[in-house]
Amino acid sequence: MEKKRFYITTPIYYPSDKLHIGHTYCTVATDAMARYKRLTGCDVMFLTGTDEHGQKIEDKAREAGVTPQQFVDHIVTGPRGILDLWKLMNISNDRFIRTTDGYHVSAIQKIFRKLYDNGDIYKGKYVGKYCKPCESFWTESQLVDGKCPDCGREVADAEEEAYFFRLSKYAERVRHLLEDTDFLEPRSRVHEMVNNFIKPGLEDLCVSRTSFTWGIPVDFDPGHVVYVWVDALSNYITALGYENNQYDDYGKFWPADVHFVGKEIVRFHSIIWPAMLMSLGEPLPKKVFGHGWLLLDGGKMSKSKGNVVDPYILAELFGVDALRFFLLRTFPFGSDGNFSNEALIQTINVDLANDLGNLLSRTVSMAGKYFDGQLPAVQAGDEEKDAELTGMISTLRDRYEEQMEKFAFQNALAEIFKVIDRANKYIDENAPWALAKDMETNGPRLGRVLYNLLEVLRISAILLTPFIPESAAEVLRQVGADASASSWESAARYGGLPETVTVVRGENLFPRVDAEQALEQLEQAAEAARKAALPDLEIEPQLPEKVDFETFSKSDFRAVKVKDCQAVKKSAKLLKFTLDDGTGTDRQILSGIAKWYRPEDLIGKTLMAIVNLPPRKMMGQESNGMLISAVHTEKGEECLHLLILDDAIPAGAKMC
Ligand code: ME8
Repeated sequence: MEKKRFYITTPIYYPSDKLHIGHTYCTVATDAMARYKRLTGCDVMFLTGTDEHGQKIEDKAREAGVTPQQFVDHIVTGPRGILDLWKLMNISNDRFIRTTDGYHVSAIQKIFRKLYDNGDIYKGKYVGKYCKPCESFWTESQLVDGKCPDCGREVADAEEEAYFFRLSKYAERVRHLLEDTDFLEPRSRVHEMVNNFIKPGLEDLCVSRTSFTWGIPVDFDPGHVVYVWVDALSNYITALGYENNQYDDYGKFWPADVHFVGKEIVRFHSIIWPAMLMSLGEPLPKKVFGHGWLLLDGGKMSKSKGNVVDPYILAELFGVDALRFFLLRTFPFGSDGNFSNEALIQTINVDLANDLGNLLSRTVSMAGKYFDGQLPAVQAGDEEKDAELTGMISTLRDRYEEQMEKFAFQNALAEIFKVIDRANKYIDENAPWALAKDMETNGPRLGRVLYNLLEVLRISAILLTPFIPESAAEVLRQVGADASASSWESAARYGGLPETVTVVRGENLFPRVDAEQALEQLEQAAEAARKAALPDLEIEPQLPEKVDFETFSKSDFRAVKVKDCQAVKKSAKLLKFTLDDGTGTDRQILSGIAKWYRPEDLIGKTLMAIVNLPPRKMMGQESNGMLISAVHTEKGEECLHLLILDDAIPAGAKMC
């Protein structure tokens, strides 16, 4: 029988900055869905990629002094880049598209021409507002307080000759799609789209730009580049081979079963994208699911808010599976959720260490201790005592499947953990350690108790595979499940393990995290990462204002010799200098350089000082002038060097 096909996509990411843990949310969810569908026997196509054109990238490349292509190459394929991140997170995508890939570029030109040839793209003049960070055009009426309605930032006036897509023509069909079908989920997003965008009247969309060049050229009108969203949205079909010869999967996988996208880009996916496909005469994707955001302290997450959201640091400290699990266990997929390291540690400790980890280690070690790792052939059930647990295990797959089909990851996981929780109680109720005191009488019963626990672990591990692939495989190994006892089919039935199964003791899968220590380590790692990202050398820029010679000549710089130098009591910073300035009277200067010099190392040195500054009191002592030093910053650390002069220069010599 031919396998059922399933095509799922993530948004393609902007390679404009390093990605944070919020970015991984959608990709991890898509990965869990793709793995789940593969587990159930589907032929899956899981696509992700990068959205590499647009003014924002062009600007950032210029700032970095590289070409846009070099810039995106570094962020996509460079060390700790986007490809590395998906490898780290164990993402099982089948395909990765970059919108700078040649086949995509030429396919977009063909798509643009098709839309033009069928009369849905026409030339006009664009007058409006543009939000550069979002790469979005807005009309005056769409702005909120004069700012971008998506990100709240300033928008700029834009006026240029441009091509337009007849979005207005499709308004009614799109409205019907949104209101009368289950195309867009969750349902709350439908109201948002209809009320905010369709009801006020859909305007035609500007789909080309002439004010920058980093985009796909309109091949029949040089100087115009295709609007990034037309370029980006089309990735879902070009990556299958639409209008190109790179792939040949369009007939097989289109229409997509679901596009997972963040809530702020639902507008593009549920209005513009279907309208484009309608115009092209192609089938529409079956569903768009708009997920919520991970927030940090209630606000939008960004790398600038600190490195505690760096997926590399988090994965290193807690493990990739724990991180994946946390993202999908803690937050309902359709709503926003507040990310915090405390919540992450709590989830690891409660669900993974306490509930799942303990169940596994207790069960496997009891099987080892009481039966040398192999359960006995003769086991004795106790219908009444076992019924609740065995009933829960045999129906778990169905309950899980129901939730997974609705993309309700959190609920699917909750179903699994209800059974795990019940199994831990079952251990206490049946007290295997008490049964083991009289093996002759209770051995068969003890065998059954452990068997039931192994079955809970086996079925839970199969169903956890999409979420924590490596750990689930390890659970299956430890409980002695072979390939057939690890299949989707076998998860529907209690009794997949042979009665005389042999368990394998392994290491503790999910050790408890010491919260205090982990938070401290996280801070240290974040600090080290912050330092490493700082420039090697920073020198203060030169002052733009000029100073006239007369003003400059008023500053009296002299060579001074250090007669004595001592630390100032109760001050961590100050050194007190007694100096010969050539006048015959000692001069006292206080200088905040204790961090860089030991007083005894400076005695006898010839330094440079300005001697006609007004006297200043510091820590109750008078300072008459200032020693001159050179300062710069290295890896964020301030560095200071006193100007130490040739000893041949006599005290009091004027510097000019
Ligand atoms: O929007 N929590 O790219 P992008 C959850 N190139 N999701 C988050 C998030 C957070 N804190 N921060 C970002 C783009 N995301 C376009 C897509 S598709 C044809 C083009 C999600 O790199 C965000 O919602 O800005 C979006 O779905 C995805 O990361 C990529 O964002």
